[in-house]
Amino acid sequence: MPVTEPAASVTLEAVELRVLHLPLVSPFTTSFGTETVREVIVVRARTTDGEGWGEIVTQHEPSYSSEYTHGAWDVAQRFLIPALLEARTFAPEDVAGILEPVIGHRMVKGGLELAVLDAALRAQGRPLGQYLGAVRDRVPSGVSVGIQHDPAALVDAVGAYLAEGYVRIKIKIKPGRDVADTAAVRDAFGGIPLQVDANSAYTLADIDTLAELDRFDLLLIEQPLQEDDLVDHATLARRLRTPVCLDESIVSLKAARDALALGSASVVNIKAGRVGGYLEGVRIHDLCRDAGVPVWCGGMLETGIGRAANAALAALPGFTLPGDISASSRFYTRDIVTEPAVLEDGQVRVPTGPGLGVEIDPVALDEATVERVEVRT
Ligand code: OSB
Ligand code: MG
Repeated sequence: MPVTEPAASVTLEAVELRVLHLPLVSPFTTSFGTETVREVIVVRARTTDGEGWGEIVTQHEPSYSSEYTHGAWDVAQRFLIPALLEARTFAPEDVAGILEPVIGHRMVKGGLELAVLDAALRAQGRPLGQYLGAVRDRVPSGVSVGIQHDPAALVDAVGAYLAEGYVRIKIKIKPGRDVADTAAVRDAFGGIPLQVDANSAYTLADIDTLAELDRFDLLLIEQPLQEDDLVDHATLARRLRTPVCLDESIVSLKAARDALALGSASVVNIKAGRVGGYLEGVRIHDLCRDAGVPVWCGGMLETGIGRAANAALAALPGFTLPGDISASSRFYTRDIVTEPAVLEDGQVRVPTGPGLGVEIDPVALDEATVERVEVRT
């Protein structure tokens, strides 16, 4: 639960969904593929006291997780939004319970919850960061760097981000693009804070290759094995000196509890979408903090909506490692908010206005919209 006062109830009248296509400034390649356009769903909750915005962070294809844009689009309209409209008057803290009869679809639930939370907090004039329990007004900014054509191109890309001031570099790896890529970055930039993300691309058969990464003094290796490989991650973690961090596997508070009990991870990446919302993210933060396990805020190439909320979450005290909270310009030439997140001395500011603390740019939003629907009772 939020460490502060509960938010006010809202009376929900309608929910608007939009599929957006936002061109990326450069292609983003991970072990599961390359994206050149971010396809994402934006949510507008219309209440009797005003509106609120959320973001459903699914991607075009079910590669990072089983969720994907048009599955989200369908389940939201067919089941999840009708359940909220039926409940009609409820507090943001009630959303997860109202949606619980629907199994899975956590990114969709998280996006809907955020829109309701934003509406409730805006109506109360309360900033999201304060509500979640933020203890900082800025958060350190790390950057996630996709797989490049070759290690030399990777060194060029990393050098440009370091020159911009990013305080931590994460490079994506996959079989065949791991040890040499990591060595190239270490050789070029010495002891910078560096970590790698495999996005589930390995199996325990690769244990010797993964152990070779130990010599690079990485902050962590993120999600080397598959989402449901908690036991194998524990086996791997016992063998590696590099701390194992889980991303895809941590789908809920329960999964986080299991992972810690099994020794599958010594660091946790918290992504609100993946776990079903910012409130579940806070609960995982609290669990890890009590267990002495460091957490950091992951990203899903968020628009200005999710980026503002991520900054608020990352300002909680247990977020002791820099998150994937880069400036909007790392991904987009034109964001859909009027004041996109910028990098200032390697940090991003936690918005202080009511709710998300960012305003939508209606023209940019319309230009990015490829599908729109409104669901009402
Ligand atoms: O694994 O952290 C990941 C983007 C999409 C899907 C999965 C991941 C990522 C990133 C980008 O690494 C993080 C960001 O938004 O900056
Ligand atoms: Mg990851």
